[in-house]
Amino acid sequence: MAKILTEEQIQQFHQNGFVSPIRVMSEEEAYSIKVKIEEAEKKFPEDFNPEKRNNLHLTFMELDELAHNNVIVDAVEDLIGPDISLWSSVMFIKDASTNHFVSWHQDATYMGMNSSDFLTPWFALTPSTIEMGCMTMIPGSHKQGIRKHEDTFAANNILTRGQVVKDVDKSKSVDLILKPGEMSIHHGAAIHGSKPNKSKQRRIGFSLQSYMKPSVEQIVGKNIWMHIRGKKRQDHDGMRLCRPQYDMDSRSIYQRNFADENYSNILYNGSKIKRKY
Ligand SMILES: O=C(O)CCC(=O)C(=O)O
Repeated sequence: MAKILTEEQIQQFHQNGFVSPIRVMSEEEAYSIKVKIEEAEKKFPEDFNPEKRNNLHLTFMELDELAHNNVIVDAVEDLIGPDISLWSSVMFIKDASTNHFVSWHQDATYMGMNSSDFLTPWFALTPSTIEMGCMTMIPGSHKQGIRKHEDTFAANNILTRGQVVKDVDKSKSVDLILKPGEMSIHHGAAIHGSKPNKSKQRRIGFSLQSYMKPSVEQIVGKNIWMHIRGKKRQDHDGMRLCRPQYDMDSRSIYQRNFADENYSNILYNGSKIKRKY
C-alpha cells in the first residue's frame, strides 16, 4: 500500500516519467526554509556561488532535513521501494531577469550508473512559473532509452556540459508549475529542460538528484552515498557520508569537498573541457 501517492499519481509517473505537483509542506514553512537558506548564502557566499551548488545538503542542516523529509522520502518509496540512498543534490537558482537556462537533457546520461531507473524530486523554495523558467518535461520520453547528447558548454547553460538532446518535439512539452512547498518528481531518463527567468523575483529549486534503490550501481567513479532509509548499501568506496551536526561543521565540509570532486570526475568523464560546476 502506497504511503503518500495515489494510484493515479503512481501510474502517471510510470506512464509520463514525472508526477507533479505534490505538496510537501505549507507555503509558510517553505518560505521560512528559503529565508534560512538565503541567510546561509550571505554568511557563506563561497559555498553557494553558482559554481558550487552541488551537495549543499551535506553541509547545511535545512537542506539535510529536506533530503530526509518524510513526505519526500515516502513519495520516493512509493515509486522505488523501501531501500533508498541519495546520490547528490543541486541547488538550481535562477536570479530575476537573467538568461540562464537548462537545455533538453536526460539526467542519467552522465551519472555513470548501470541504469536510469531512479528519480529526482525538485522542491520549490519559491514559486516556479512559466515566466520564471519552470521545468518542462516531455511525457513518455523516459521509455525511449538515453538519446544522443551534444555537449555545447554554452555560457548561459547551467548544466555541467551544456549537454543537449536535439530534435525534441516541444509541442508535447508539459510545464511543471509549482508553488512554494510543492515538488515534482521525474525519472532519470525523462527529457526535460527549463527557460530563463524573465520575472522580477528569484526562482529557487532544490533538486534531490537522485534517490536510488540498491540495484542501481555506480559504474564510473567512486561510490559515495547518503543513506536515507531501509537497508544500507554496502558499496561505499572509503567514505560513508554522515549527516551534518550544524551548518558547515568541519567533517561535513571535508565530506562535501570529497563528494563534489567525485561528482565532477563522473559528470565530466571523457570530456576535454571541465567547468567548475
Ligand atoms: O531547475 C531547473 O531549471 C532544471 C533542473 C533539472 O534539470 C533537474 O533537476 O534535473
